[in-house]
Amino acid sequence: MRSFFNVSDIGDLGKALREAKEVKANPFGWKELGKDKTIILIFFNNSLRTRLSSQKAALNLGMNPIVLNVNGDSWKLETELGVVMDGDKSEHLREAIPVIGSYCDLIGVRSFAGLSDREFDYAESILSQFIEYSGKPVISLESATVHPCQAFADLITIEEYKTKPRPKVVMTWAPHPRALPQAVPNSFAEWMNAADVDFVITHPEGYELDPRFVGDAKVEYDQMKALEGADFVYAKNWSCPGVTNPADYGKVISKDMGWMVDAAHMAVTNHAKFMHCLPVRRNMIVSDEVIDSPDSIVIPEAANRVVSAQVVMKRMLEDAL
Ligand code: AN0
Ligand code: CP
Repeated sequence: MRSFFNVSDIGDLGKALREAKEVKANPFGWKELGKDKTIILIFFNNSLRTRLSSQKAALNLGMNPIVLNVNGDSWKLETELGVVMDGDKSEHLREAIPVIGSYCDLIGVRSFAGLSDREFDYAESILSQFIEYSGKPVISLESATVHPCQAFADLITIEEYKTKPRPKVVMTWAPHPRALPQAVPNSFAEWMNAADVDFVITHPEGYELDPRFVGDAKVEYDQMKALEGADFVYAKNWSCPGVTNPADYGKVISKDMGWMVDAAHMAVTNHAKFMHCLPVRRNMIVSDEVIDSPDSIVIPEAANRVVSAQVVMKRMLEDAL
């Protein structure tokens, strides 16, 4: 695997899920694979889970992880091409990326959408430069439009908790005070469309996700109707994707608290399991009652981030043999 970005990069999902099960049952079984190998994990943005689970996955494989916090520890990096660098950015990605590539075997990059320039974000301009100029396999640790390590962990979790061959999975928008990227819902939609599930997306009007991620998924604007009979409820906030109104790209266009997932919402489901990628704002996205209930699987979901990252790194190391 040269890069991990889209669901197609992982190939057959059944095979990937079987591999995830093997890795979870025997996390140290491939300790020799990463011997004398180094992964550099670059963070342009904050993280708890991705930062820790990626290091743990690398350590399980016998690899050395090195973490770089751009904006904190390194020089401030210019990301746009063709600009006069007379501001506060001391170094350009064009030099920084090949330098980073010369120090490691794999690279992971977290680089959120700026949410001001849709074209720049949706071209994955920063991740593309890492893929082009590093000479090394690159993993998206949530880039401008996708968060594949999260979506793979979500799929692993659904596989573990499902009680029927084809469960109903509902992804619902929920309110949040700040503008958040669309990467998590984009990837979740992309992966659910590729998986054997009955997938429904619900959100207020104006929050339509990019069609390339929505694919053939059912979009239902009536949240309660969408949630009826759900086996899994996946809550997430995202800012306006600018699909129906480009001028609203990256903006918060609704704070409707009626969309917060509470007990009344869960009551119309089929005793659904509650999922969220975390971090989550309690009593904005989800009520205490729901996230604290036995049906909440947010902690095992987060724990599976080690498994998804380990499968991806394992495959990249095997391909390099
Ligand atoms: C980020 C987001 O919504 O993309 C990261 C989630 C994994 N969330 C926040 O910034 C709160
Ligand atoms: N879910 C997730 O990616 O969490 P972090 O932002 O804490 O890494």
